[in-house]
Amino acid sequence: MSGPDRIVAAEVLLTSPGRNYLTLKITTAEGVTGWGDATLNGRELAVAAYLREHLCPQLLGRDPARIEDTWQYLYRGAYWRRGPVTMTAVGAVDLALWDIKGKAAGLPVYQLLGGAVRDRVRAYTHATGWETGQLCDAVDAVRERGFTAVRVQSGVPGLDSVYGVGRGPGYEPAARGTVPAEEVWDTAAYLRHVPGVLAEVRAHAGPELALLHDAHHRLTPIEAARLGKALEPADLYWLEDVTPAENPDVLRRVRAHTTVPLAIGEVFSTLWEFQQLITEQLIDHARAAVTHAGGISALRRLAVLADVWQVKVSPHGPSDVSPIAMAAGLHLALATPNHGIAEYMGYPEPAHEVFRHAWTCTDGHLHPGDAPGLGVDVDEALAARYPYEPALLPVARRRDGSMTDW
Ligand code: KDG
Ligand code: MG
Repeated sequence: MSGPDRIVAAEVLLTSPGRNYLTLKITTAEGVTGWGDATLNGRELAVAAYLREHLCPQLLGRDPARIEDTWQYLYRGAYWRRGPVTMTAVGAVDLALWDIKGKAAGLPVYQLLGGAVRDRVRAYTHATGWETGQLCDAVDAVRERGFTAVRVQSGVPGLDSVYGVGRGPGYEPAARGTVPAEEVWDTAAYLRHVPGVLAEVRAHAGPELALLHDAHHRLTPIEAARLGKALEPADLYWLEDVTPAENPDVLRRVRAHTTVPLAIGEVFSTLWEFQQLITEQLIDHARAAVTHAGGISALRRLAVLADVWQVKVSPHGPSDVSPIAMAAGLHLALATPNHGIAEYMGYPEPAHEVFRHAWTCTDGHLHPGDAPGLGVDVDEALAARYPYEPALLPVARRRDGSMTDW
């Protein structure tokens, strides 16, 4: 009997088909190729260096089938562990190894995770509008595409730029350049405006459509509590990132004032950041992205912990989570009983061409498809035609010029 397969190459690929993506390609001696997503919006080169200089050399010669052992080796093997750069790099390796395991077995990854617990994965997408009328039109358009859940973000009077609301068609927060754009933020104006907007959208949409809203980490605990209370009549599916949650204790105060479901965690990188939020039931949805929090192996552990406390796992799915990570999240979602809802922001058209994916989005539901592995093939020749260009997320200042959270 021949010995186990071995990793013979691990390479990073930077490409920009409409926006920047960092991809990891692992090749085995038996010629199996696995793909992982390593995109960390605005910090791609840091992850590329971490992979290229530190992790890729350590992967050579390893048995690709030993996914959990490799995860433990990379996580525990870094004395300076955790953090978004490290965990995104670990996540990319983990995704590529699951892809290889699926391809070697001839099975989609969800089958390796125990098989489907649902037929398809409910998704929400985004609707935005500077004015509430425009926003209601955008909600209608999303409904016409078959979605039963929609995230609504609106302009705020007096502010020229608001998170989640674009000036042109679509919304992409990262802008080309090496210095970030600066936006002005006014919490009081936002808090005065947004409850009325959500009330109007609810009246327009009727009771059944699930509505979501993202406060994008901008509020203090007491502001968050006030917003949650004010939004209760709109019957939200969730209110996202009301505070940065760097101090989980403060969520107790928010919970004491409102029953609006809370979703948090898109910027978290490990299970431990969720521990108190889950075990004290301070949130309803854990939002870690499959890439940024250490891959499928790590998110499986998160889902088990969350399930014990009746918390759902609803991973982050914006356009900067590449079609490979989207696939990985969907395999997990299909096989995870306490998956909540998938975010589907959509991708620029060239990204669909570079990352040819088996996953589908039909009638507001996603499915990972039945191709072996994660089901995403990267067209490397096409990717090379979209060279990486630095792009950064904006920063935000209050009206007095002081920095605040974007
Ligand atoms: O890179 C930043 C985006 O991923 C983030 O702003 C998107 O908050 C987001 C969401 O919920 O999709
Ligand atoms: Mg968000």
